[in-house]
Formats: sequence, structure tokens, C-alpha cells
Amino acid sequence: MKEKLEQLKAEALRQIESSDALEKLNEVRVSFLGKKGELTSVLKGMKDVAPEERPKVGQLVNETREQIERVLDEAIAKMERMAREAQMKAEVIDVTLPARKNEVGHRHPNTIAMEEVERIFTGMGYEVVEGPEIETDYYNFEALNIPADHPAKDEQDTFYISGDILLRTQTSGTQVHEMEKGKLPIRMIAPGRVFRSDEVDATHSPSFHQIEGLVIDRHITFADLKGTLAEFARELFGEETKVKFRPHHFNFTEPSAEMDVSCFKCGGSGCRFCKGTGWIEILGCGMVHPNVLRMSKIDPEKYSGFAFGIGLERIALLKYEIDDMRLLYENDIRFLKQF
Ligand code: 2NL
Repeated sequence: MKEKLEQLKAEALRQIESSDALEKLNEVRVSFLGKKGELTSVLKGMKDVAPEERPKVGQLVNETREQIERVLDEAIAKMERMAREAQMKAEVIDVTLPARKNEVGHRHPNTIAMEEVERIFTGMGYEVVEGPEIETDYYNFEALNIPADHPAKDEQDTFYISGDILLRTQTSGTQVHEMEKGKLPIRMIAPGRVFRSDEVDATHSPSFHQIEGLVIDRHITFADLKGTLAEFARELFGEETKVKFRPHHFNFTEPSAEMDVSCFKCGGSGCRFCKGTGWIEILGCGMVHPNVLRMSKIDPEKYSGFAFGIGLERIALLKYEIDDMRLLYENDIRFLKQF
């Protein structure tokens, strides 16, 4: 019996010794110490042992069990310690490595230009109002003195959604909504995306951005328009900037004009940038047509106003000397990073 136990112990220790994983050690525990294990079967053989020998043999069995258990526990503890050490080694952080750079993006050149224009006008006391990109024919055309069969509608032929619902071709609708509220005076700009059925080229896109402005109060004259837009041009392009107004036609304004600024590259002497003219066109403007005021329930005998429309992309292209509008929409990060 004693020999059998010695053998068992030796075999158990050998198996523990050669175990290279926690699961294997568990198997050893089950096969030697478990309910159906080797030691248990030795205990079952006690009935063949002489009664006076039994306490001694029992003690021996217990000692053997304790020894195997102790060795087993040590082996498990050692294995767990080694696993932990290996993990710590694998996860070691080299604090001397250079930090991973967090790439911070920046605003799109269109957004920079838009915010610059907004900054200038809010500085003059204007409110920034946003409106819907989907409008009815009334707000986009009718209310701006462009009747159903007017040729000006062809020029701005647009994307119709259904019936008289369309994608706005200008942000004027937002200003009409504001006039209809009946709260005067008005001093507002309406920035936003507009749509026109245009072919894509270096200066056209079916979707672009506009900033329109509207001022309505008593005694507003063309002098207010000139002073305001001249100040705007100086803030945007520099203190030296001169402005020039050329007569033009818009249905919604009378009189109407286009405003040029002196070329900020050559100062007006003529260069490649201004195509030798010394002037660069930047916006359309005029005194709000009495029909437009009347349709929005404003009495043209009591009130007058001026309005203007600026193509945002045009400003961004000029300011950043970009020669193709498509570059603004391709979103090539290498291009956009430059501004
Ligand atoms: C241009 C011309 C312009 C307006 C827009 C306007 C709006 C209302 C009443 C009267 Cl509610 N006028 N807007 C006036 C003149 C010119 O835009 O060439 N834009 C790029």
C-alpha cells in the first residue's frame, strides 16, 4: 500500500512538473484528487487492509493528498505569476516614443469666407437669418417681381420638385418671409445654399452659396447702399479698396447696379488677376422695388430699402486666388489644407 502511494505521488509530481498550462494542472488535480481519482480508489481499497493498519494507511493517504495538493497549488500560483509577467511585458509602454499627433481639421475656405462676411455685417448691426432651401414659386420668383412668364425665370431655370415647389435659386425667399412678419425696420443678411440648373465649369456649379442683404427703414436711399457696401468692401479686401457702381437690371430692385472693387492685387493699375481692367465685380445690388415692398405688405410711400446679393464662392475664389470653383467641392484634403 505504501509503495502504491509513493508511486502515485511520484507520478502526480511528474505530471505536474511537465504541465505547461493551467488546464493541464486542473486535469492532474481531477485525475489524482478528484472523486473518481486515483487517491479515492486507494481509499476504497482500505477494506482489504488489516483493521489495525487502517489508521496508519489513512494517515499516509492524507499526507500524500496534502503533498500533491501543495505542489499543485504552488505550480498553479507559479504559472499564474508567469502569465501575468508575460502580459505585463507585452503591454509595456515606451514613454520615450514620440506622441501620436492628433490631426485637427479646419474650416472649409467657403466657410471661412462666409464667416468673414457675416462678421462684417453683424458688426454693422445686421441680423443673420437662415431660411429653407426648398421654396415655393411665390417666394423664389413672384414675390420678387418675377411673374410667371418673365424671361428672367429662364435665366435662373431651376430644379423643380413638384408643381410650384422648387430648390431656391437665391436666398431672397428668406428675406420675403422676414418682410411678411411685419416687424420694421429690417437689417438682415440671408446666407445659404442655392441651386441653379447650370453646367459645371471653372466658375459655375448647380449648387453654390449666396449671401443676400436687406435693409428696410424710413428714408433709406442709394447713399445708404453705397456707404454700406463701400465699407463692406474695405473690410473684406483692405482699407485702400475703391468701389464703383455700374447700372444693371434686376426685377426686384430699381434702380439696380453691380459693384466692382479696385483690384486688390495691382491696386487698380491692371494685371492678369483683373484681366487688365483694374476692377473686379463682386456683387449685385439696388433699391428694393416698390412692387416687392407692396407684395409683402410694406407701404412704399412710408418705407424704402436696399438689397444686395453676393456669390460666396466668387469671394472665396478671389480672396484665396483659386482659379477653379470645382476645387472647392472636390474636398481634396491636400488642397483644402492650404487655407
Ligand atoms: C446678384 C444679385 C441681388 C437682391 C439680390 C433682393 C432681395 C429682396 C428684395 C430685393 Cl427680398 N432684392 N435681393 C437684390 C439685388 C441683387 O443679387 O448678382 N447676386 C449674386
